[in-house]
Amino acid sequence: SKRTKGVAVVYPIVYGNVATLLPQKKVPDSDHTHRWTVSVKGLNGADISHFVKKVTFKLHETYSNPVRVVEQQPFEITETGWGEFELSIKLQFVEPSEKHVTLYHNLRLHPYEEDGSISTANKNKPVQSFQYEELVFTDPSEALHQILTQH
Ligand code: SLL
Repeated sequence: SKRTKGVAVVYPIVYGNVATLLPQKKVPDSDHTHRWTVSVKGLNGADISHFVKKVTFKLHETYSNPVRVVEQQPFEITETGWGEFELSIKLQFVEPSEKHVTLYHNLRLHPYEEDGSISTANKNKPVQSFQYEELVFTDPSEALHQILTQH
């Protein structure tokens, strides 16, 4: 649709992961140590499916099918694994003329101390690593502008 000139619409999002240590031998015949969920949401878990059409999570190549596509809320992936890695999160919007946005996140499994060593005292506590970001739509299409300002 037509662009809305001279306007920027800002939408805050939160993305990242939680991770928990698996009870030993939970995943048979594997060296997986953790279960984790990576997600992208609005503030306070707000639904973003009114303007996000598709989220593509690209995991480490040690995963089979590392490219995971989610086309509905919740935009998240849960997996088990043994290691930390950087993953990408590509957002595509309901208005196809709106350029996609790619975010990067370092998957975190371990409770780190200030000095970077792994805390053994906290190893059974869930780990969280989230980042705040603002999506900025400059001169958005009229359709997207309407969707974002009506909500
Ligand atoms: C590391 N550079 O060595 C990182 C790579 C990759 C983690 C971590 C795969 C699980 C599976 C998995 O956990 N990969 O599919 O078996 O720490």
